[in-house]
Order: sequence, then structure tokens, then C-alpha cells
Amino acid sequence: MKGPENVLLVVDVQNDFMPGGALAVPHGDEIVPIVNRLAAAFEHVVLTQDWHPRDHSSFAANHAGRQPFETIGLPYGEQVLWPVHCVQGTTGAALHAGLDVPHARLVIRKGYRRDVDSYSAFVEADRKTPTGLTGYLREHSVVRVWCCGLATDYCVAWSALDARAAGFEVVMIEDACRAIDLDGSLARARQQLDSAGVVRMSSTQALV
Ligand code: VGL
Ligand code: ZN
Repeated sequence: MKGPENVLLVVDVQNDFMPGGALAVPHGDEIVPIVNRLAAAFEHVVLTQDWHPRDHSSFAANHAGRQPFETIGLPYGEQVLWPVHCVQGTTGAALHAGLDVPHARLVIRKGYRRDVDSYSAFVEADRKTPTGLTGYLREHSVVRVWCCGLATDYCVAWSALDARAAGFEVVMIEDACRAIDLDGSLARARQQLDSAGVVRMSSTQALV
């Protein structure tokens, strides 16, 4: 059992990121039993939920003439335009029904401001606005953040990098993640994780 100085951060295990969902991550459903197995070994589990208003600026549908997976410039920088996904209160935004983590202590919702996306569970895409998770983890004397979920190369990677930047030790459990892999984003994410000192391991290694 991993004690309270360790937190398992389960990122965006939501219906819209599953096969058949609005922003399907290939094989995203395969992580659910692995995440359940991991969660059973952690006293402290935190979940995240992508949680957008319907008029969110990251949706291609809200930009005339733009298509999903194109990139645009927003005031805070480059933004990938996504299909409408994880709209607040919808079934698509709900956690996967097979996720079995009744002892999760906190659900961090993110991406709820119309004009700012948030891949990271820690800091929104303007790279300024905190979600509050850093303070929460510090107040609970957490030293090590173990990351899993969807998608490897967006919300999991950004969360892992921001956890490192906040001074936590960070482990990414790779078989408990699946990637979108848009234009080389997975290889880029791995490079950034490695240079930031995020340790990548398997769930088997994590569970010893
Ligand atoms: C995500 C794109 C848009 C993710 C969320 O969870 O990785 N990706 N919103
Ligand atoms: Zn999103």
C-alpha cells in the first residue's frame, strides 16, 4: 500500500475519451482495469475531470470555418481545436462507469472557463491560473505524484510536467495511459517528460 505521501492522479477517465466518444483516444478503455488495480494500492487518489462549457474556446465548432485538430492562436498562445467534448453535466463528461475508485478523495474539474483551456490538472493553459491542486497536495504533505489516465500526450503529460515544476517527485505509469498522438505529440511529450525528470514506469513496476 502506498501511504499518504504518495498520490495517484487519475486524469480524465471520461466517456468522451473512450472509443466511440466525442474525442476518442484509441484503446482508452483498456486502461480502466489497470487504473482500478493501481488505485486499490493507493490510500490517496485524486481524479480529474475535463469540464467545459458548451461555448468553450477550445471547440472548433465555436470558431467559424475551423475544423477539429486545426490549431489557432488564442490570446495565451497556440490552441488545438477539438471536437465538442466533455461538456459540463453531459454523459460524455461523466467518469467511465467501470472506474472503481470509491475511495478517491478529490475530483478536480478543469477547463471550465470559456476562454481558457486546461490540459493540466495544476495550471490552466494561460500558464498562470492555478487550479488549486498544488496547494491541496502541499497541505496534505504529498511528496510524490503518480500519474495515469488520458491522454498521455496532452492532459497526463501537462499534469506530470506541472507537478514536477511545483517540486513534486513525479512518476508516469505508462501502461495506465493512452495517447491521442497528433502530429508527433507523443514523442514530443516523452522528450519533455524525460528532460523534466519525470520517471516513466509500468504498473507492474509501480505495484512492487
Ligand atoms: C484532453 C484534449 C482536450 C485530454 C482534454 O484529456 O488529454 N485532450 N481536452
Ligand atoms: Zn478538453
